[in-house]
Amino acid sequence: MDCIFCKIAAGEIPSKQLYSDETVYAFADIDPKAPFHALIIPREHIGSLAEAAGHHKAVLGHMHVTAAGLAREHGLDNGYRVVINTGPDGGQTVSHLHLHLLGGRPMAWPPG
Ligand code: DGP
Repeated sequence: MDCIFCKIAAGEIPSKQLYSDETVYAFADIDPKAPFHALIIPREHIGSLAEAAGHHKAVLGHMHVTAAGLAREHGLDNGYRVVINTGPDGGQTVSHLHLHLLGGRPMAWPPG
């Protein structure tokens, strides 16, 4: 499968690793939208949150717990935002499920 995030998780495309284990991989976004902007992806290829099913509950929880750990590790003590863009209307541009972790500045609401 020709998936850029699968290749990043496999180390075939370089990235700035922030966290790695057997289930997820986290790395710095190439085009950061905040002083701290990480992407957390499952190693398993899941196209988007729209494909989530019962057997994905553990990996989805793992992604969120990883986000909270990274936020603590990187001192995002004043808060942060997690985002999962989903599908064309959601602004998803890479078809491999990914959680954005953004911090280091106040976030506006609603998002654009
Ligand atoms: P989204 O729009 O939610 O699908 O976000 C995709 C993000 O992925 C976007 O913020 C830019 C980032 N991105 C795309 N290609 C690469 C890459 O090759 N390396 C890294 N580090 N980030 C990438």
